[in-house]
Amino acid sequence: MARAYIGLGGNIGDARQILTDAVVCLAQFPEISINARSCFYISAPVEALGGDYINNVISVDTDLDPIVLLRLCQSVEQRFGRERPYENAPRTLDIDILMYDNITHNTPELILPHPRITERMFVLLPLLEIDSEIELPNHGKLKDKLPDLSWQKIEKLPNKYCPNSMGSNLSH
Ligand code: PH2
Ligand code: MG
Ligand code: MG
Repeated sequence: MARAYIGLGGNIGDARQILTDAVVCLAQFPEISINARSCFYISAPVEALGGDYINNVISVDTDLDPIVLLRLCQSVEQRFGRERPYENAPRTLDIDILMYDNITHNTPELILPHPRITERMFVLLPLLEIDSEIELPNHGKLKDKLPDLSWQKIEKLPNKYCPNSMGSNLSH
């Protein structure tokens, strides 16, 4: 069984509802079991257009190999109306595999770990929320990358399970 970390994001429509429903959708596949789910975070688009994004990160346990998992994630994006008119266009739902165990993989279809994990607070913060000690293969602990990204404004959205304590303070 492998442990994969998956980032979700969207900035069209009711993104919080879409991300919630997308996780329910992923959980319905018998080959995937959800291990952890972060709170939602809101941030301005990074190197992209459109309105603010909602993001979160989940970890899953799965026997699917990375490419099969990727295609399954893409099929869920499609169900939620994902369109790709141009690179980094606003979207209803983006589902990215961030890490898959400690596997490194580099093909046009899939790069693992995701090449921009350490550049994007909207990935790093929710990822560290669910696994604060996580290490990137050949790079050491991801929490050590936080100070470099402190200029990226991001806010953790509170709910009754996720009081607003850690996320926003780290980044303002
Ligand atoms: N995704 C992108 C590009 N920029 N910015 C934010 N805040 N959140 C995203 O999910 C995001 C982005 C390409 O996948
Ligand atoms: Mg993405
Ligand atoms: Mg994507």
